Amino acid sequence: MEKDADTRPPGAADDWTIPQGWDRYSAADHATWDRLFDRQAQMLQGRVVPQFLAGLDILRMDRPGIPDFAALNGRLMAATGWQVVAVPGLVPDRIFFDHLAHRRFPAGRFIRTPEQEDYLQEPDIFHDVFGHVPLLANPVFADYMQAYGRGGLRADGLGAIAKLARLYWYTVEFGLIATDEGLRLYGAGIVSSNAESRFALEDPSPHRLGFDLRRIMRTRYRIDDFQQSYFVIDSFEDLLAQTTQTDFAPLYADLAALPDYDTDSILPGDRVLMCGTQAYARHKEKE
Ligand code: HBI
Ligand code: FE
Repeated sequence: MEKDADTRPPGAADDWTIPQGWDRYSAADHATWDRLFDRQAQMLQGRVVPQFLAGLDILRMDRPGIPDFAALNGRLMAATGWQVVAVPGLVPDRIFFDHLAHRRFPAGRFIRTPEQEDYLQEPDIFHDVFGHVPLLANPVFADYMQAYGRGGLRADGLGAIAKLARLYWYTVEFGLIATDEGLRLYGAGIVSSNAESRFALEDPSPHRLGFDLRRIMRTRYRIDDFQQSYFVIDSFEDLLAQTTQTDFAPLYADLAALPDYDTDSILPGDRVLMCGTQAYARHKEKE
């Protein structure tokens, strides 16, 4: 995830932030946001965790047009003390972690073009703001994100960013959560993707496995296609408790000597909620 992320573009501050420049979005940019928003708002009914919809509501994100960070931040700050700051795209790991550790979420300010509506590699404002920001209005999830940032700064000192990044990937980006009504989505990579919103929850192909911190940190992930395994947390409280009560330093030392797991493995200790057929990934391989 470090493509071109190491040279600070001219105009960016030391912490890589730039002005959002909200006045510079075109009518077409706003229309793209609205189209994506409406499509996902429909798709997510009955699929996303209720706290996400509550966040959209608290932050009044259902208003038309690309959100103006100044207005958004007034509401977000009041809810949980978080802020959104604009960045040019991917930023270096340490910069990224430092923002999170200070309750600032770095968001891309550009929006995808209509041709890119279904897939793009760099996080744009729709992924970052629609995908990530609603749950930052939830106090427990907000604390988890800050704890992750702090953990990232420590992991950097221990040479363990790659291991910790898997935790982010399988929770913040591609996490599922068990609720009384059944499995629900909460990962930003899923909720900002129309196709993966359905795939992650309903397709028979991927595995759905119970959250296991140590196991996740040994598990590779895919950046090029739908995940082959999703990990399911019991609650945000449990996620926060498990990660803040773990001493990561000895864990990293342990893991450094152990092999990684493949994206489609099922292991003896796994809590298997659904064993996937992996038909989707196998079909793709043959193409
Ligand atoms: N930068 N803007 C941005 N967004 C991210 O999600 C991001 C990043 N830089 C680094 C990064 N993610 C990951 O490599 C870390 O979670 C490890
Ligand atoms: Fe993201």
